[in-house]
Amino acid sequence: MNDNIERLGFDEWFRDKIDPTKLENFKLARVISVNKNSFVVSTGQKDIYAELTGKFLFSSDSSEDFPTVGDWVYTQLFDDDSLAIIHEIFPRKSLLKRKTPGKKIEYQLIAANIDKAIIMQSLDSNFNLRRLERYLVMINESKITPVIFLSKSDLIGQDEIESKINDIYKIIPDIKITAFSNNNLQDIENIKALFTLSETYCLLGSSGVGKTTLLNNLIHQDLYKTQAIREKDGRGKHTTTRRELIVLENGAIIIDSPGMRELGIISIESGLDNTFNEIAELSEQCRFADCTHTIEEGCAVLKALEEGIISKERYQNYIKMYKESLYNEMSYYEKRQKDKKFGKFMHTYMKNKKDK
Ligand SMILES: Nc1nc2c(ncn2[C@@H]2O[C@H](COP(=O)(O)OP(=O)(O)OP(=O)(O)O)[C@@H](O)[C@H]2O)c(=O)[nH]1
Ligand SMILES: [Mg+2]
Ligand SMILES: [Zn+2]
Repeated sequence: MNDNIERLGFDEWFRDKIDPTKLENFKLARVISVNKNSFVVSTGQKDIYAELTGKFLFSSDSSEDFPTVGDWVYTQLFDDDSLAIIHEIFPRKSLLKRKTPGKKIEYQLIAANIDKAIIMQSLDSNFNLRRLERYLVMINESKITPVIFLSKSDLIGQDEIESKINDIYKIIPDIKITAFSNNNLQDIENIKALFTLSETYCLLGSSGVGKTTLLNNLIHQDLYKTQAIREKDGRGKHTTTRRELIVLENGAIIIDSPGMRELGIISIESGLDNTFNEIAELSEQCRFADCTHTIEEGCAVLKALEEGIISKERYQNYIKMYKESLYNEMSYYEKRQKDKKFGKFMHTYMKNKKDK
């Protein structure tokens, strides 16, 4: 196996899953950038423009069947290694996904094969515990370790920073939290030390919190575009539009991503339970096994809420996401059934047409 793909994070977990017969015709590469249906992959030696085989377009029935940034893929190289055709996605260690923004009920992939997801919020008006919980539900659904970065510490006082960090610890006691400023060199050095060789990290958070600024600071270059936030409401301008993977000088791998406006969820189970574990634990004591924790007699969650053991805001956020996840799951299931029926119909239609 070549060291070059190891440098890009191809570790033992992946090595065990190699299909040697495939390596006779294909080369392994990692997807480092995605733009609709065109990709850039890296073999560790070279970045190569890549496209999908037609097979992907015809035999895929969900967005999960398509490659996303961070994926390992079997590719065929052409023209002196200047063009790659992606044949197959290598088994995934982890997958981050959300509901597609808007009305459509479909998954959108954020990144694959992530070891640690960095949730970034800025310490000014972007700081929001309920949004933090939402990110955690998404991350806890896959086997990815979440960490929290709080940016723009230069904008508020030390006391306020500490009180915000404490508010997070109250709801998530065992998470790593780092407050920092992109304007402070020492902070950047401290953050650099948090990244481990060959691990893959993904930067997540609203537009304008400073994800790309941090990335530029980590590589000591203004390689990627950043932009001032809007003055009137303090929101970002959605500067980053592509997901992109880069390797730091210490060998850690980072994926920058566009700020997300919406973070809808479909069919979340372990994500909710792992994020709201005190509620999940209590629910085992509810009188009814299918308790919805909203109106039932003998509901242990409602009792804890009344007694002030769990906070109202946290309870409400849990119920909201629980309902949303159920609703979206039903719609997704219905849509899939319809798609399947339509697929069958088209198949028969085309066949009959041919036979005539
Ligand atoms: N005061 C202060 N400003 C910062 C800090 N970090 C970033 N900024 C500023 O915030 C603005 C937005 O930063 P970006 O790095 O473009 O934000 P982003 O998270 O990449 O945003 P999107 O790409 O739109 O998702 C820029 O004007 C940065 O200079 C910080 O720690 N302190
Ligand atoms: Mg950005
Ligand atoms: Zn209950």
